[in-house]
Amino acid sequence: MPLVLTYFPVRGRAEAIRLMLQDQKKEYKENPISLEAWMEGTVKKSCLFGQLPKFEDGDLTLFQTNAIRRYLARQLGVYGKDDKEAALIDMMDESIQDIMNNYVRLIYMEYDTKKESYLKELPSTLARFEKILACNDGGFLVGKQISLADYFLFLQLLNHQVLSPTALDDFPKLQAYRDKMSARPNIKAYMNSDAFKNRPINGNGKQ
Ligand code: GTS
Repeated sequence: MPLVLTYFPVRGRAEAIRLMLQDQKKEYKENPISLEAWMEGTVKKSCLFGQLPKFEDGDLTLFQTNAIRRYLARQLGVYGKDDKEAALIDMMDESIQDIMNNYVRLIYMEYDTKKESYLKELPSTLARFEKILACNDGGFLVGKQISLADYFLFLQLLNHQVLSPTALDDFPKLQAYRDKMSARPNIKAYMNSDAFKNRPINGNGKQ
């Protein structure tokens, strides 16, 4: 039974799921739902909380991006080496979720009015992750192995660099981390694919 990811044809919040699946070479099927198909209402009605993404693994159907990400991280062995590492990974992940929530609010609600102040605040947020990476000689957010939080942080770095091409200029550790993640063979191949390149970052065309 193939894994199936149902989402809008954008990167959006599903992209952290895709990056993990791609990097771990886990085959899955995309089931893109156009905005027109969504507006018709039947798909929305079929979703437990009325929203996407939806993820299917045989008889298991999941909603909520982070539940999907954590399920896959456990399956794929990218959730730390023990409970303590898993807790630290959760902590990182929640903090990255905060970044994403602010980003989504900016993109969908405040792009024309708050972009400048958002970019003013951004360095203080990035500085925290610069420090976290400087303190962990494993090269990842937690421990010595890649985890679900790394895919999530990497995605935020990519998105923020599009928002502001100079965003990482003062952060050498974050730049090296971005380069290292981008150079992972499966991620590199994925990012060179039309599937990745042709998917807009956000649903409203802002980036
Ligand atoms: N907490 C949910 C999750 O993380 O999965 C939020 C899901 C969500 O907000 N989905 C949006 C949606 O389905 C799309 S997006 O925010 O990911 O772009 N919107 C359509 C609708 O009718 O609510």
